[in-house]
Amino acid sequence: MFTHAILRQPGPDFAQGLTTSLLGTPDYGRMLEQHHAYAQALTSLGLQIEMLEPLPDFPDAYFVEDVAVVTKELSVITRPGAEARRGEEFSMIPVLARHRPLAHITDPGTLDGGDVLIVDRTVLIGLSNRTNVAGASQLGSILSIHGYQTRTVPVAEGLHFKSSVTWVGGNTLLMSEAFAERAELADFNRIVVDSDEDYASNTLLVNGTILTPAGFPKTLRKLRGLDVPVVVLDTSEARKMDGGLTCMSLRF
Ligand code: CIR
Repeated sequence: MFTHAILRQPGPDFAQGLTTSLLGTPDYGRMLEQHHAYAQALTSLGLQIEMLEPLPDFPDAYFVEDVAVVTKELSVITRPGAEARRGEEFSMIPVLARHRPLAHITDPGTLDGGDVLIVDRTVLIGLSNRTNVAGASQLGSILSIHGYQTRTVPVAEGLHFKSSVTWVGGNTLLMSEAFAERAELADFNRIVVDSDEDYASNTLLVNGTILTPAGFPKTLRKLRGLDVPVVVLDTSEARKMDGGLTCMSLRF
């Protein structure tokens, strides 16, 4: 069970963050409303929210998931793969130090939390434009001490591994078609999202409830078939900045 979540308010400069999406300029007012609804959903699932202030000069810093990997045992502060985001991680050190012992990804390693999916004691690490082999292997060594086994998975499309693959409970992953035949994922049950709903691959499982983005009816039907509660949240503005449900919190 998760009991805590760390979030950061999007700042007024959030539209200056990195993005590859061609969905237009996001709206700040709507972003704040959607972020608030997201925090409320986590609260209603029993999590105590620690809401950080916007981080000046780091418009993407509300995507807090990328700067740390938090397990029961410790927090690993990452070294973000995008130059423009490097530095965000330092602000998370005092915050997480209050909850867990810390470890760090160091140069030449780069790693974004968005590339790390933990299912029980298995850690899947996407090798992407943000996460390199050195970063993945540092994380693997740190977590192996605590009994985790890691596997790397190349990420050829999408920003992060979890943009395309997320855990929906038990031994089941939800994923985009691009990952459906991957040998590294063959021992999981796989629910494959239709290609016109790729974005909906990014769901978030919190204490037995699946949070899923609004606007993807075919994926919603598939998730409802799992017989667990499903909550739909509008993430239209984060999506314009290449972000989604997993990116906006650290849960533990
Ligand atoms: C970036 O490009 O880094 C941000 N605009 C989006 C980060 C999304 N984070 C995530 O998927 N974990």
